[in-house]
Amino acid sequence: MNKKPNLAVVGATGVVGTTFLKVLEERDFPFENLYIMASAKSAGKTVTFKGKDYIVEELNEHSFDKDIDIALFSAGGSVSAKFAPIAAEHGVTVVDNSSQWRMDPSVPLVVPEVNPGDVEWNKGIIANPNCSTIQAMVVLKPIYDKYGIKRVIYSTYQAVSGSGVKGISDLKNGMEGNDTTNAYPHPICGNCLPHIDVFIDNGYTKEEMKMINETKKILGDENIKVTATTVRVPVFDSHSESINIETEKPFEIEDIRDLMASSPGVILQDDPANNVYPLARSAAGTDPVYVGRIRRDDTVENGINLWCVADNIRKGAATNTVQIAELLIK
Ligand code: L14
Repeated sequence: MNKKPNLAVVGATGVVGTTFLKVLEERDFPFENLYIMASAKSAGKTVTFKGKDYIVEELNEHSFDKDIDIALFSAGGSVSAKFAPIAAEHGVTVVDNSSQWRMDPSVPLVVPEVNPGDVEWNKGIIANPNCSTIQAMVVLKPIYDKYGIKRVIYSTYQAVSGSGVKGISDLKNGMEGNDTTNAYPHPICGNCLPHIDVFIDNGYTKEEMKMINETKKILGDENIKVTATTVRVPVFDSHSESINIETEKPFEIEDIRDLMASSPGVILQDDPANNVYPLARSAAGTDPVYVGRIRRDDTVENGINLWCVADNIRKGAATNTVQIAELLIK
């Protein structure tokens, strides 16, 4: 792309949408015109970007009649199902944060540190992976490349901000003694809910299946065995994950630490003697994926346990989406 792109942000008033704008501004993303779109409920509101006021337009069938090059979507699966193809038909490249298109074989699923080249075969829609998958991929890719991966076990500890404003208010209300719930079937304050997204027939949640399926697609390897348990915890921001990895080749645990310290997008925080390990509150508001508690799992031939934390709204959603858009204009 030679000229600066015309940009649309769809779902601009949600938790991820507002962070799209913040990250675009921070990274000084180049653009010619900017269009801010959302549902009828938010249309007419004013949004400030780089000191300029924009009126939120209602998203409709004609929104993409305008000359738009790139649209960042975070408006939920059903909105993406309907409007991403309309945008793509009008020559827009959509970077979509919903789960709607991720497993579509004609749609690349991209983490820029991991599989940037996959943007090239897009047909107008590129999917941003699930928040929990993204942070795991940034950590697993260097290990996969150097040692091969046989099997992965994910156990997640996910923040309420993943459920948007309703999740945040459920936790806030609970902390004030009000157990009324809007986002979850049970109070989140003082609880861990082994339930993210909906249950499906095999007894897993959709969130667990997203991690399983997206891992294989992003690493481009259907042979990796992956399983997951995803849990909502009373934390406002940043998902934490315990990841158990079985590699193909043997390793020295010090080499895994060195590998993490030198990997793009990763910050090693691994000094247990001084109580240093990744924490949700420290990661919140930042873009790296933090990794620590790296240790050998002696129960298998080549096993690793580690702890990985990242801001689910930034690297897990908005920042990753903007990074994909940056690949498009390179
Ligand atoms: O698939 O923490 O993008 O509730 C993003 C938010 C999945 C659930 C997705 C959360 C959703 C996640």
